Amino acid sequence: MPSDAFAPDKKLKFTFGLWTVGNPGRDPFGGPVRETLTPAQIADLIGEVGAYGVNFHDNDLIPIDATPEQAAQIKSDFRKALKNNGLVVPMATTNLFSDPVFKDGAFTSNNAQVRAYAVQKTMRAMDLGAEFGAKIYVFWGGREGVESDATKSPVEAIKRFRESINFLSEYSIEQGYGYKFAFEAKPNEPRGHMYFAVTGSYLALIPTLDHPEMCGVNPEVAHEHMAGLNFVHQVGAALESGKLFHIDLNDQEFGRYDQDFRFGSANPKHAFFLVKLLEDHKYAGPRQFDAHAYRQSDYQDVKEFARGCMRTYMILKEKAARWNADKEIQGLLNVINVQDAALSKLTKKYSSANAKKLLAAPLDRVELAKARLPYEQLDQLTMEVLMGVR
Ligand code: DIG
Ligand code: MN
Ligand code: MN
Repeated sequence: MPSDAFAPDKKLKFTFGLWTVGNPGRDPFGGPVRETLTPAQIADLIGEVGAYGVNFHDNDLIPIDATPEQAAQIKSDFRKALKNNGLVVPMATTNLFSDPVFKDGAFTSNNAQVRAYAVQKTMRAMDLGAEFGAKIYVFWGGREGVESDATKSPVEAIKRFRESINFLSEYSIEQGYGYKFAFEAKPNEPRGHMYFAVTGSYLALIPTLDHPEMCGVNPEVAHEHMAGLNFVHQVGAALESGKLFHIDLNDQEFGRYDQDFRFGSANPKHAFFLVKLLEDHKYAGPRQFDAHAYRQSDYQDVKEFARGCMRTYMILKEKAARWNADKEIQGLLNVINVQDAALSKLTKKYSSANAKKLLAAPLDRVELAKARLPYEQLDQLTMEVLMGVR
């Protein structure tokens, strides 16, 4: 197979945030190890590796203390770099977690003035995102949480968050921005306990909002793994409810701090089932690699990191197609999935007639328990597809 068979496909909308490949490598225990690049330089790097687009928090692009003249220059340079590299900006978001003002949260802060400032800052960031054509707006509540539940009511926090989102939904509608809001969950870090800890928390919130139709989720692999959850099932729930508006791809060892590893580099089997799910369901949204290179990497290696994220996705996409076409695997699926059209019809829609028929159905549990489930064989064949021998 030619080596470019796994070159990034623009139709898959691979994106990187400015904060990902531009991450200078600082961590809680050490300062930067790489020079800080300008947004234009980061866009050049993202373009060089062949991605589709670049995303940003307001302050990744415009420093919070930039003068209007500095902001104008940065935007002009960034716009040029986007054009030179044929990049688009599918998503924008707000940094509501770095500045000390948000030390106790933004939309859920105990301080009404901080809550107001968070909404004001988000409106301005939405303006900035719209300037660059973003149509998806991500909300990651980095500081929305507590270390001690003595400080805040979890009920009040939800009400405060909902109020901000309802207000900002109206702002997007009034401005004609056409944003789709995508909520991103995380269980902890930087807060000891974060509200809306998993994707399901947001799926439960969305129907209670004033504009649920414009709100969906942005699940991240690392964040659900931190909570010890099966990420594929979380994404399945979002897909099934039509709420997978965006996705943050990376990787993560279970039970660790947020590692934001290169996609597929820690759990290739989970990554395979995720790619298969997205491709089987023809997910049409952007695929953002919200990840960063190892602290030991120089920018040459950061480019390999970015290429690796996309290349792994392309390889797993090919493996998923191979799995779907594998005759032995498909044969096993037919054994496993026992069909019975007459019985299945009964529970499709309730009626007293159907209930009577179902109650009278001669279903023998001893016989039913004998049905074969060759899952070991099926999973071994799956592993052999992954290991490249099928
Ligand atoms: C971290 O996983 C968060 C922030 O980087 C950002 O707000 C969001 C964007 O996808 N992901
Ligand atoms: Mn993360
Ligand atoms: Mn993320």
